Amino acid sequence: MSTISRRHAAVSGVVAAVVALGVAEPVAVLTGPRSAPLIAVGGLVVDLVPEPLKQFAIDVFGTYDKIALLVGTALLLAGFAALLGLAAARRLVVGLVGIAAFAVLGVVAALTRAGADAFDALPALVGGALGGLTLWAFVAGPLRPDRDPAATLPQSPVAAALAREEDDPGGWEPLERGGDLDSRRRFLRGAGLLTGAAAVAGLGGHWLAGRRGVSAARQAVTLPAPAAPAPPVPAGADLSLPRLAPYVTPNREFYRIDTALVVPQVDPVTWKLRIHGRVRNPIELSFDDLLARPMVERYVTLACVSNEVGGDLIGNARWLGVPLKELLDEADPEEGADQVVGRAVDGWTCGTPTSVLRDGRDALLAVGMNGEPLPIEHGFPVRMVVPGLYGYVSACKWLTELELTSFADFDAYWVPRGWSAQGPVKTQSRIDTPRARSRPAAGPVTVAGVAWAQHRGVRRVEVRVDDGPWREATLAPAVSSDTWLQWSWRWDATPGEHRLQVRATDAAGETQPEQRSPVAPDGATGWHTVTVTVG
Ligand SMILES: Nc1nc2c(c(=O)[nH]1)N[C@H]1C(S)=C(S)[C@@H](COP(=O)(O)O)O[C@H]1N2
Ligand SMILES: [Mo]
Repeated sequence: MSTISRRHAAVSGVVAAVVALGVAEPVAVLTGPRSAPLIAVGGLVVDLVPEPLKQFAIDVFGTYDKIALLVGTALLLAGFAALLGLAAARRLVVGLVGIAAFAVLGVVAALTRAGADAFDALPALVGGALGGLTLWAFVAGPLRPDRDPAATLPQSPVAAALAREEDDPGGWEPLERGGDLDSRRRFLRGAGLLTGAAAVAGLGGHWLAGRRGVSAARQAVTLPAPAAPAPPVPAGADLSLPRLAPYVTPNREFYRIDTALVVPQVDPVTWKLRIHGRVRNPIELSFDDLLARPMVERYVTLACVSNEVGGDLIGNARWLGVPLKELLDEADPEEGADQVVGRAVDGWTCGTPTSVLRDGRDALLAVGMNGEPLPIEHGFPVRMVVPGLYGYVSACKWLTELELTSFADFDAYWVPRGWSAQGPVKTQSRIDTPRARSRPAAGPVTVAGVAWAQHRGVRRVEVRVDDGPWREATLAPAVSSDTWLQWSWRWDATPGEHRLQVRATDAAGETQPEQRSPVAPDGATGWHTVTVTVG
């Protein structure tokens, strides 16, 4: 087999790298800018680089340190790519393995970023695949410079199109001896075309991805340590049973409810919070102002008023934020300003009783969720979290305004749409296991689920089978009365169809009523009931 020139081999490697990185960018428009390999690997480098070296880079390059990092990475990559091209000219498989190794690096970097999901692997995978294909095409495939196009039949459509272009009287000077003039032209034309297309795709995709979202800005946020950390989760709070909701809900599994068709992208750099209306001392805060204040960290279970009995529009997270009480005290509300209206950047509003926000409970202006900046769909950069109230009256995401007014003077978003202005969470309980219509084996069966009565606390959970006597379940410990808790009960299941029911009693001794009522206007009531067939 004839050889191709070293220059062609090196150029092939670089073109393959440009294609890989270029193609990854438009894919990253879908998966978010931080999943693009260059950014992901750059981020990994920033995370792993020792502090003195980072400081050195900042000292030398100033605010251009990130650009310097990316340019440096790109130059390094080009060098490696040229070497891979040379290796591939001798043994194609070595070049392909090299590209695969880079793709793996890109995947690992993308997946280890905070808040990453499996889709974030896509840009590096697609880029790697097309980069490999490019290298093959130039080194062993239809674009190899010493191949006679007629000998490579059947041709790929691309090669055929490029070969047809050979009629063009313009052309390139031969770079080197070796291979015929036509095939070298084809090589250069292919290389030029692909590099140009990949560059356009790359720059266009990068620009689009950056424009689309604030995930890069979110990545850049460093949360302060809490002045008052959350109490530790007590041992045994999580029974870790299959199908039972975990005590702490991972961000990715946290339910999402809002009116936003497109998730608002709020830049923390330009974000402002105005506390105004019927206050003696209006306040305006930037994101940095907020982060500079002492932070409190608390577990709070958030629930949606639209949650049906047995539904899953509820989750428990560790929130980091500034106590709303302190901010309101500073703003100094006027007498009669009994409602705080939270307003989001998209105009959505919620109305919260001023008294609730000032009664000493851990009502927060939250910036962190389970140790991360708020996920964008959960309100980045700042949202409200109020223990004991449904989300629609308290949990404004993408918050930008707190306006003191009265309930008489203003109806928040859901109120004219048929929902109650007041939304305290109702005591509820849910059976997670066994599932409805499942077929557990006869004998001992663990019945388990969750129960909640935020800010009041759950005192008792009871289970009954087929309208029999109520049996008291065992309550797992919880961090505070502001979160749900898990419960379990051992059932000696006998063959046949059975109906399991659960009810909770709050710390004040109020048992949730049997009476079924719909979610509107202020939350569903009734006992969660599950029918199973024991075999
Ligand atoms: N800006 C804005 N905030 C909002 C909403 C909304 O539609 N827009 N929905 C609320 C409702 S009804 C609930 S239950 C909670 C849900 O918060 P989550 O999506 O983080 O779980 O957000 C609240 N905050
Ligand atoms: Mo909700």
